Amino acid sequence: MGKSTKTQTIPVKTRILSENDRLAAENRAWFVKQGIFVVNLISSPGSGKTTLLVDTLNALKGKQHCAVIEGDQQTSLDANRIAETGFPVRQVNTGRACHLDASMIKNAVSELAVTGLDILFIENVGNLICPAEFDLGEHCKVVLMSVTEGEDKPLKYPVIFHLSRAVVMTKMDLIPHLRYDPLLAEKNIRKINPQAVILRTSTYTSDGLQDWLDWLVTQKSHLPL
Ligand SMILES: Nc1nc2c(ncn2[C@@H]2O[C@H](COP(=O)(O)OP(=O)(O)OP(=O)(O)O)[C@@H](O)[C@H]2O)c(=O)[nH]1
Ligand SMILES: [Mg+2]
Repeated sequence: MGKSTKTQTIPVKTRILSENDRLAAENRAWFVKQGIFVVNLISSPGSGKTTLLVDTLNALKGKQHCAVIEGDQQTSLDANRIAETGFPVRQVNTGRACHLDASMIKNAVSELAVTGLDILFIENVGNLICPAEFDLGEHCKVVLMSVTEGEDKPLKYPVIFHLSRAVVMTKMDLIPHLRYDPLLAEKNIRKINPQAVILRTSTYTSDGLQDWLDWLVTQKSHLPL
């Protein structure tokens, strides 16, 4: 009984992922055609995704046309915070699911005003594991890593650190209160992804925000990617 359940589960998972990949490829082709740069933000719950997004959007006002898709299991709390910036936002509630998938993005995009859009930010559900498995059709993944999580996260959750083009270290203002070694954290990131751009930021002091904005705009200017 246990054996037959196992042999049935693997093909189902493969089918789900391959169907997701097909939809993600459709999304990506459409984004490229429209010239929209799409960034998928991934981190543990509470690492600072929404706070960084709010500051990013406020800084990009009048310079880039942006929109946001917010992923959470429940509530519209994050979408409400984004809406205060004045940029268009759609909240996707995933219920029991621990990640966004390509079909959710396709549906959310159809409800957004995307004409003339430069950058679409996707805030994934707070989770370092499941979102790494699901391509959304984005141009790049960015993983956030707050200093309160410890230096070892890249080693323990290597898939998302390997797949991300940039790693944003957040809450750097808290360093004086912690036993956290940013150099060790960077060394661990490098072990998993030697090419990743590593940015040290704090939304409380705005340190590193300009580097993050410059990186985003440079990536956007390299479209199609
Ligand atoms: N000290 C400090 N706290 C921060 C910083 N950025 C965010 N926070 C705090 O971290 C908490 C969580 O921030 P959010 O931006 O909601 O985190 P999130 O990753 O969007 O959380 P989920 O969407 O629930 O996964 C809030 O209390 C923020 O004020 C920072 O740079 N420094
Ligand atoms: Mg959030």
